[in-house]
Amino acid sequence: MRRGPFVSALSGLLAPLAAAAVLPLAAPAPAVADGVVVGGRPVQVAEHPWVVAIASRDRFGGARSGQFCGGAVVDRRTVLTAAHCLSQDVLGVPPSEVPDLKVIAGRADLRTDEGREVTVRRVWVNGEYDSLTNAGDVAVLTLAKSLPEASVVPMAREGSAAYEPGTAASVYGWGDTTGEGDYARTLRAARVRVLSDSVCERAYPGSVDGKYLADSMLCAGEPEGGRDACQGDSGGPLVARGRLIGLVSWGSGCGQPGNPGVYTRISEVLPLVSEAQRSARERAAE
Ligand code: 4AZ
Repeated sequence: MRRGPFVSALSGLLAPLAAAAVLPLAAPAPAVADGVVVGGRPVQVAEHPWVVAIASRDRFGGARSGQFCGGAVVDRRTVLTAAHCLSQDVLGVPPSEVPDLKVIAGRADLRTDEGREVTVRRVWVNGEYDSLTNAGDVAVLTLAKSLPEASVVPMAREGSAAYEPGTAASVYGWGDTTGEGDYARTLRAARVRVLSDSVCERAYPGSVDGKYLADSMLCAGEPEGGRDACQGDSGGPLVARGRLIGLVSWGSGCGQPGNPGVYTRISEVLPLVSEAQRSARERAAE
């Protein structure tokens, strides 16, 4: 996100410098084991095959397979991520000018070549994404090759119990594990709870970080802080009751009490996703 360290390190700097020089890719391994997602635990990608890395070695260097955001596999050829992941602030160029945009499936450890790298055939960024509030933070990636059916996570429809405050959820990613730029090398997950809209409305009434809008956003975290998504986790899945309910979008800091994580609300973007899938199919048929 444009104001987080992950991206602010990039914005402005990416153009004149090689990406590898600005990302903390070459930083020595933290003394404490990497924990993605603040307060998380390592998880097997085979058990959560719908978590994918969005990557470009050209833009972000090769040390962590070029990973810069997370994504969720919602059908065999469709991956959801955050619109802000594909912004010029993050990429330094428009997505059409990223020569090697890839979705990496089945690779828990970004230093290995396990799993598959799939070329992104088509990028659809929500034209309604508002970078001031962060509303509508979703993009749809159409893959050049299909992933296995077992990799697909169903999306929770509006009214699903999975959105109810108090529901246990997990967020997945390879992002910052401390809030200080310690990017994880292996996939991690953190348990959080869906929080009521009023918690985030109070925390985020409107500031430079964004504004919580209950229609299109979802609030999740722990009242006492500690477990949360962080920079580099953006676009990654928030899953409850076996269904996708959110995409990591924004928040103020990471894991701080009183500042929950804000997620793109999946029920709200379902029509946009169907539309993007339909137009990708039409293109493919032409
Ligand atoms: C970010 O900058 C970001 N703690 C993602 C998630 C959160 C904060 C910032 C939530 O990408």
